[in-house]
Amino acid sequence: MAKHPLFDKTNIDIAWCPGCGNFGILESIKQALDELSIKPTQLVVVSGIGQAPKTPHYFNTHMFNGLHGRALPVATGVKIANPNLLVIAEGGDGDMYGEGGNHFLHTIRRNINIVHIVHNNMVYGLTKGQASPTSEIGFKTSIQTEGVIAEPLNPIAIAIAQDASFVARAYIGDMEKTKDTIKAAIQHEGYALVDIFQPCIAFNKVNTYQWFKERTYYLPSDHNRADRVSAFSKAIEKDKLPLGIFYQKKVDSFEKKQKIYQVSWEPLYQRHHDLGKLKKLIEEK
Ligand SMILES: Cc1ncc(C[n+]2csc(CCOP(=O)(O)OP(=O)(O)O)c2C)c(N)n1
Ligand code: SF4
Ligand SMILES: [Mg+2]
Repeated sequence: MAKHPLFDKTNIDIAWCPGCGNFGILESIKQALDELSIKPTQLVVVSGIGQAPKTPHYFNTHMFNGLHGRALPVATGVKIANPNLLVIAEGGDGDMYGEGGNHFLHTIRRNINIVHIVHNNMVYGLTKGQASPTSEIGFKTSIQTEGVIAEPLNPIAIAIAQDASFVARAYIGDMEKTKDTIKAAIQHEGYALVDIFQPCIAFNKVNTYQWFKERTYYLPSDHNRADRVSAFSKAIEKDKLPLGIFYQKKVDSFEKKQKIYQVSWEPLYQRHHDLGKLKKLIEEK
């Protein structure tokens, strides 16, 4: 009997290394979807290039696997065409914060109602172990032979500084809490970042399961996630890295602010389009 009959795929060849944190993320996503009674037909997962973006290959969902770093603009397009879909954009730290860093900033500004899951292993896994934007100072690789000298990007602090409407961090060593965080992100209306610490056992021998276990702690239950300044001060802590929902605010999503959707919630793709008018416009321009 399949654990997640709607989402499990059989006879697939999973390319991840045994023990990789990506397995736990895949399972947490399926659990979150099941517990929220979401059907594969209601879901689109958009990803880019890397180990993390293979996730939608491994379960039943509508998916779009595009260019390196470009999942967020595609996810935005999907959501605008049909705001009734649950849209998840998924990728790694290099894909989402490096190659796609520009899209990260502008998707936050728009507050499009999507879930943004980043598998943060602090390394380029697919290309065999180069430093990523979240690699720590001193991290040695075959390219950064003397160790990384650039300050790591802090996605949580950046997202709060830019006033993202939902900002959370999870650690895949705790699947139950990761699943709960993903559920909260799905239920949130607006852009929701879930940065997940995901050990890469093959190419990051520093930031291991043990390392994350020792250096993380959960935000206390009295943490006020509506208080942006307090959330930011938590986000820049360095000795120990907090986990949980740092910041959340209620504000209309990008789709809701669109005039076309204020008039009617009928998805754009279902509306009648006057192709003659469009042709004329293109010819005139
Ligand atoms: C435009 C472009 N630049 C570079 C690459 C090579 N490349 C593929 S995946 C990747 C980085 C993957 O790292 P990350 O996003 O952290 O994902 P992970 O594999 O660690 O899950 C790079 C640099 C590419 N495919 N396309
Ligand atoms: S190389 Fe790293 S990220 Fe890729 S599958 Fe192996 S453990 Fe996971
Ligand atoms: Mg990575």
